[in-house]
Amino acid sequence: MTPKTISIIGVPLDYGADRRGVDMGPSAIRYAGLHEKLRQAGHQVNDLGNLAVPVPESRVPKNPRLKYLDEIVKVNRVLARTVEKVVNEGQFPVVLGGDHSIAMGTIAGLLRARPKIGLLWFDAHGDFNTENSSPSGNIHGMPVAVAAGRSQTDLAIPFKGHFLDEAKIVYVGVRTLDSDEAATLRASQATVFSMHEVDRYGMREVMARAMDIVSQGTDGVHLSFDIDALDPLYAPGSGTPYSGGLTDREAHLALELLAEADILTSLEMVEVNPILDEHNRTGELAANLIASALGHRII
Ligand code: 4U7
Ligand code: MN
Ligand code: MN
Ligand code: MN
Repeated sequence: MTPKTISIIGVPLDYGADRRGVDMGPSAIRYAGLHEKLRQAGHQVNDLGNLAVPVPESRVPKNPRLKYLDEIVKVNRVLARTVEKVVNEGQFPVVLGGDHSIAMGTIAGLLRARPKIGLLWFDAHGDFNTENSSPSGNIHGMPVAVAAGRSQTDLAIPFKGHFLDEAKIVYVGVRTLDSDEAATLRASQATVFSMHEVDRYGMREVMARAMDIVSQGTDGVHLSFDIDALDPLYAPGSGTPYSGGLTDREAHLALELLAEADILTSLEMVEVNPILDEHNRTGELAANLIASALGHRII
């Protein structure tokens, strides 16, 4: 893989998951030796630190259908500006969450710098709810729909009118959807490689198809990785566990194939929850997965 100058951006935000501990994700992933692994892979690493996020205990969720909307929009505006600047300076952003609502800030920033982005979304869930379909009001279940321009709320503000092309959105590892969410996703142009396809065709074939879709006709590929894509056996530190997920080997293989193809232009790792973890196993897994996506090999 071509050597990169990587900028790490931590976003200790858990408003989108309604306060569950994922705000400690950036620390856990750094503590697991992320910098060293990325340097071993041949990259130069700058750490921009964490964005400022007020603690939820000092706030009340105003609207039960969009909990902590204002706080999330505020952080995502700053994140979008930060990511845009990093990309325009020729660096590769690695964003550490935080919950998955930060993907809106990351993707908004990417789209400002490169208008045609392909999106690879690893997740047990679809994150394709809107303010109308969400059963929980938790914004981490909405980022893909918002990035595709389907939300009429303030969540769309950081995008400044530039949204993803739905035909360039590919999911891997999905195994649970809410019923309205499933219907909208089915009618959309996004491609879903659920666990059924992973079992049926194998990860190698799934990734070959996925990489074709996101890389053809785009000027960049973003990987958004929700740690709950992995089975809870391998990633116990998740607030939204769902059985029947990827093994650590399947996940590593997917990311090694991505590294080999050298198509990624940005990456984010989200939803690692150190409170629910066992001795930072999930934090270590997350750091190792990022390293795999960025070309770290044992030989
Ligand atoms: B995650 C859920 F209802 N769909 O909208 C929702 F099942 O970022 C879960 O993928 C969303 O972890 C999970 O609240 C969001 C629920
Ligand atoms: Mn998820
Ligand atoms: Mn998610
Ligand atoms: Mn999750």
